[in-house]
Amino acid sequence: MSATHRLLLVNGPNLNLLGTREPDVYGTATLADVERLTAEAAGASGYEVRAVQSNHEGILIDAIHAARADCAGVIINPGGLTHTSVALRDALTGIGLPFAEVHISDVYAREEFRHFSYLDDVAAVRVVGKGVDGYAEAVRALIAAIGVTEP
Ligand code: CA2
Repeated sequence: MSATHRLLLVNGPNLNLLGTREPDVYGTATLADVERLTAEAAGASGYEVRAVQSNHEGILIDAIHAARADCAGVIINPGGLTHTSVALRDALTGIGLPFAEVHISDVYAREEFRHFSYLDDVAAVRVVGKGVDGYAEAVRALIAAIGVTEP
């Protein structure tokens, strides 16, 4: 499949714990479930997904840089790095691909420190507080945005 029909899915620190703790906040779906539903949503529009999850910021940044060569866009739940990382923002703006920022929980209904995002003003798409189904919504909106921007 060509680079124009591939998306990178990035899940940041602690999202490997999905489905194991805090089901009241994050639901019961696992990271594997999230990666599967994202791939299915993309597949419905003829896109494939490469998925990465890491608890290490530099690994996420390297994966984002690599996407520049062979992906059309990025779906990212940066986890706690949302609220702290200029470096992640710089990586995403640096590759010049449209990206979707996803949060499973409604960050605006939680602690004040979760209300700030280093990505919100540069994201092409944001889906917040819709549970893991938000990943599928983000895929559809991102693919629509890619369709609009491609020549
Ligand atoms: O709501 C989201 O998706 C978040 O990005 C999740 C982050 C949090 O720091 C953001 O403020 C909002 C935390 C991810 C931790 O995921 C866990 C899942 C299950 C059990 C423990 C942590």
